[in-house]
Amino acid sequence: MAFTLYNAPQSTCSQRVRFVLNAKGLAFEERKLDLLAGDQLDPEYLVLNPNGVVPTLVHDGEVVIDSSVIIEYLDEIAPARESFTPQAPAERARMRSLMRFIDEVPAAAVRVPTYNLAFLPRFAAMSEPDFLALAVSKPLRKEFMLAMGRTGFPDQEMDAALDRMRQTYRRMEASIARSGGPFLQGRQPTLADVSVMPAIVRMDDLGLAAMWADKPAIDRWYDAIRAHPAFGPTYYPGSLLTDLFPHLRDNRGGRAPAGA
Ligand SMILES: N[C@@H](CCC(=O)N[C@@H](CS)C(=O)NCC(=O)O)C(=O)O
Repeated sequence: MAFTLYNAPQSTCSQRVRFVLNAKGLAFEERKLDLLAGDQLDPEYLVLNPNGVVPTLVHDGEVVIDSSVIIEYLDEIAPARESFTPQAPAERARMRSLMRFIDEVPAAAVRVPTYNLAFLPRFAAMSEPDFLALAVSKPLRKEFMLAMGRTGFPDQEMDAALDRMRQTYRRMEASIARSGGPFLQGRQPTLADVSVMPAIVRMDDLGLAAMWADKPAIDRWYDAIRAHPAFGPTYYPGSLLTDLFPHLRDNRGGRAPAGA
């Protein structure tokens, strides 16, 4: 089986896919796109992924897009070594419900502090016409970029995003309590854990880990996922925003993610 992964080191969606490929021991050719330079909007890339985002997986000529779809695909075609999908249909349904919630809530919310705290200086330095041209060129993120503008999301938007993250921590805590942990659905990680992992790592990377200080179950979950053999190779150097934007290190009060 030949796999090519178009992705970006620091992209949370890409990190989901790298984790599953690494966990399964599937060798892949990694094509790194520079998202700030706009590689994802290159016409050749748009043929593969008309959404103009990473990741995209090409498997023996088959193109698969969207990180949640890709990790489900990988678990179906390569269940060996480690499967991330529970056997029991009710648990599978629970996993998929969690994945939908994660895509809708934390995966979207985490972009707001990410852009405001890490990427904004790049956009602030652009001229207004250049920024507008960039925003409207993004098939999936035009409205998001226009809402942010060159001055960043207002406090109200930041607060709303952080509330969505708090909602995520509560949902994780409830799922861990129900299953007995340390993972969301028990002793083994499922695709739901893989899906939420990059958002939690990102919040830690942004210096916001104190948000779940009152939730030891999330600390135990975080320790468990970081101890997984696939974590280190997934978070290779350059995968954290603090690797790319040294100014973020000043914000950090919390714990450093492993693999940094
Ligand atoms: N639902 C998609 C979202 C993909 C996505 O938003 N990717 C981001 C990186 S995590 C991206 O490529 N952003 C580039 C841009 O906004 O121009 C997935 O999970 O694959």
